[in-house]
Amino acid sequence: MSRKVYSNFIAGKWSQAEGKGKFENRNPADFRDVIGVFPLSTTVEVDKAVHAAAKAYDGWRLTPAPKRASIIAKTGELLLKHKEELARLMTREMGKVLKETRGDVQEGVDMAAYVAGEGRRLLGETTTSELKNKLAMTLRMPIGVCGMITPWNFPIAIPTWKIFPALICGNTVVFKPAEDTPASAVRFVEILEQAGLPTGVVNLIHGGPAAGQALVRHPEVRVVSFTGSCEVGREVASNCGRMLKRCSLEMGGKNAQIVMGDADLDLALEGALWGAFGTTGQRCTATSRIYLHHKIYASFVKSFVRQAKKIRVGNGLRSNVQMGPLINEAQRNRVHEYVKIGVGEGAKLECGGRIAKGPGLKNGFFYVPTVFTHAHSEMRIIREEIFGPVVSLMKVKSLDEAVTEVNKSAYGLSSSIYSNDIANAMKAVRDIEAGITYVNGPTIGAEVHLPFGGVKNTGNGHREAGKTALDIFSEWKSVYIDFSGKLQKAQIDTD
Ligand code: UN1
Repeated sequence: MSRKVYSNFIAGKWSQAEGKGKFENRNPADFRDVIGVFPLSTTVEVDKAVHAAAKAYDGWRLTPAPKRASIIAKTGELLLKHKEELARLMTREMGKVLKETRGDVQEGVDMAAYVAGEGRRLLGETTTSELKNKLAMTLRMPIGVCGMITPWNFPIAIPTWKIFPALICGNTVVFKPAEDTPASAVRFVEILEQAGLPTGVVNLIHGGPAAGQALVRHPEVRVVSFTGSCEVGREVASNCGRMLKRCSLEMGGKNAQIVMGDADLDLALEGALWGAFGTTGQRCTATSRIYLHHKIYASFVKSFVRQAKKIRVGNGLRSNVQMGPLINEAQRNRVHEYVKIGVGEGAKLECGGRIAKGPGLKNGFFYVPTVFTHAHSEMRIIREEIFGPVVSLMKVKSLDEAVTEVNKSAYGLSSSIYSNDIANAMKAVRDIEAGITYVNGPTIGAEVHLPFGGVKNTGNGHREAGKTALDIFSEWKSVYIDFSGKLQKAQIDTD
């Protein structure tokens, strides 16, 4: 199998890092398969990349927004054209099944279409003035160099959520993808280059925490956008806070689905399985807690466990496989550790709880879909994000109790209620503390034209995607135009 040597992309050139540090990227479904070797960048490369982005800034911000939009639209077309190739690379690189990696590319295509439209909007306001012969308006201004730190679970989609809105506003970018998915990032940047993005507008730096930290702390980086763990997010935020730079964080989740007695139970079951085990539970929107009305609890648990046991685990490139591996060995160990913690805390393991074994599974980081019952809100498996195929099913007496339990979480990204009673649904929408609530749909599957993000420890008040993404990557300027030809003083009484 090929062992390709990959480079950074700085100022329009593919280049190696100066230091000797390298890291390997391996296929989580078969760790013998090395996808490539990547430079472990340091402050030297980060500095060069930031300078390239700073140098390109004036040219890019002064490029008319519709022209910037046409490059983004072209990028979307190319992503679509290369969908299959990108999907296969992503599955090889991070394991999720092909249907899902195709969906990941599609999310990028959709984001391109959505953001390209902003090229002819980027709307501000025009308004009145308290003085005669004067008007006022607001304009969205770009901010400068943006540092993008992205996770491995959506290797194309998440970078597009960050990079496209930043570009349409007129910013330039230094992009540091996760160490587990650098090859997908390379293909994405190649496509941006092919779409005609000018030199230095997007720069790519590979590496680990040292590169990420250098990017966050670089004085010329004006905005940091980060998706990842709460632990790293706090570090990013405190660094940015000290430097008074803007940062947008999208972090953990402990997403819950409520199923009421009046729900369409087949639909709720299907949604629960998809929410919990889709992407091997490795989405920040994944369902990890399910609150079931006591009337349907026993039968739902039975059906859920029966279906969970049937999920076909394996290499995501195979068409009959439904769930791929975990991203790496450390993550599998972590998931297994949590299962042991759950058992130790007194939760009942209904199925799974072990490494998946069988033909073709020996060399990958596979884990069996795992279901707990008899868990409660004090347990770590209910409080902490596991990021794996582990879900707990709990019994509740009423909607009020379910909502109270859902809201006990320190996180608040996604949530869901299955009910055919409009009053139940609307109460859940009103009372659940989360950035997203689905009615009769699973907790996963957000669309790109709506704000994406969460409350409490999930984020810091920003929303990616939708038009709210523009708020992360632009600053408002208020403009006053006085055509009276004389000095008019605001807020000063005149006779
Ligand atoms: C994530 O896991 O960080 O809503 C993003 C969803 C996807 C995005 C998930 N569209 O499940």
